Amino acid sequence: MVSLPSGFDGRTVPSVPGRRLLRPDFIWGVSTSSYQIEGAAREDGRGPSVWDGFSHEPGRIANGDTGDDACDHYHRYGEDIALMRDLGVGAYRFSIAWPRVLPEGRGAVNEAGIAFYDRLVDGLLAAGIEPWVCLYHWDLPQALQDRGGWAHRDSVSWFADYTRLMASRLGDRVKRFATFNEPGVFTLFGYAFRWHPPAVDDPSQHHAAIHHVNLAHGAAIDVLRAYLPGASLGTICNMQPVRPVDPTDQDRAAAALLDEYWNRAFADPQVRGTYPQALAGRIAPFVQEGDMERIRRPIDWLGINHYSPIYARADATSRLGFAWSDAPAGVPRSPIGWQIDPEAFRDTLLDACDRYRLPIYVTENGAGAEETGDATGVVDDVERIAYLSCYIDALEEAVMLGADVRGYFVWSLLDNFEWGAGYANRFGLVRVDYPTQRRIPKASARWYRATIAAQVRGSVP
Ligand code: GCO
Repeated sequence: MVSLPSGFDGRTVPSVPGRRLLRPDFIWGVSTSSYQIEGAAREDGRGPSVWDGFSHEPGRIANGDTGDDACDHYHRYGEDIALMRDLGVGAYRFSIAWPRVLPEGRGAVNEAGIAFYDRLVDGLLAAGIEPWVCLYHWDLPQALQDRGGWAHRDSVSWFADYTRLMASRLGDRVKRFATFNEPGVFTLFGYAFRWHPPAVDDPSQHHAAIHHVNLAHGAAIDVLRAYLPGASLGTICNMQPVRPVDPTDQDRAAAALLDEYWNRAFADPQVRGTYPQALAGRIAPFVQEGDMERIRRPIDWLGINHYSPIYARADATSRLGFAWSDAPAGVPRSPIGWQIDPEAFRDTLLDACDRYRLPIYVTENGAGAEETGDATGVVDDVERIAYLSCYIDALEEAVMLGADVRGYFVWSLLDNFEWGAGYANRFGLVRVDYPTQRRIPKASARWYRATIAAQVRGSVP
């Protein structure tokens, strides 16, 4: 029974237990993504991504924020590597900005963009931190969106060519690659809910995009296997239980449908070779002979991003038949209102192990807050510590019950651009004072460092 620690009601901070049940080679890391932290949006030849245009459209992002400057990681990556070294993390998961290395998405290579990732990878290796590269974290080159984006089947070859470039340039030093981050999110939010670019409500484009992203994943795996036979390859999916907001037949049906789009539209075809039942009929018009074999290419691990359960309700006005809903009143919530339910996390890990039979890395887990620091900028984020502690306890319980979980990456190293919420919603272990770009480790950074040290020492206090 994973209980909620007192950090949610009082101000007490849980002790740092030695994680005795985790493998000795368990990987502790932190995660970020290119558009959310790099900044330098128009520097050194970087081309525009769909998020550059979208974030500049009035009303799209809270407070009119954009990723133009973000955390200025493009210039401050050395400082950020030092922060990671101080945390004692063994791995750093980051994404490549496709338009920084291929400004038009294909064709001419921007050598200055490649050079940035060379510097970043070399700095990580020098600090003893393993680079984990995610090839796509939502920042599609605008030039490719202009050619139809993921709704166009040519996107498969565009992504394969981009993958080939990155494998050839970084593959001598990078041994961990993921193809996509949370394809369930960017396809649903971009082609149905209109919360992300291209911000359309078009089931035909949506279902085509789902299929082409899956094909692009398979094509990229083939490229990586050919170029980097020793690399460890994976996919990163959002996985969260989908619950009906009310116990009605209509809401239960809505939750079952959202579950297919959110949790299974990518992991199922990529690992099991089939689309989930209701979705299969909607995808069928875009499936060509041999496609399912092109998608289902053997991978080495499954990355799971998890924060909380999500809720659905029936919506006859929705072209998909369901709508997103908030968690019911009265449940424990993080400071930004996301439900806290570590048992749901434990069960998600167990279910994923049973369903996909792959080693699992938790590639994102964390808690957001609209927090301020003290006079020195330090944030005493005991709620985030309490969240992380009980979710790591839940991970440990899943391992005890047989789940093959081999690593945990906190989202995120730094406060960063939180998509539609802009910079107000902070997930970092390290606070970013944006006017000065000063980095200020929070209490949770010290706690995470102690947690890692206890694991590495194998101590059991
Ligand atoms: C996602 C993305 C991250 C988010 C994080 C907090 O899961 O939406 O991978 O980019 O910033 O999850 O919402």
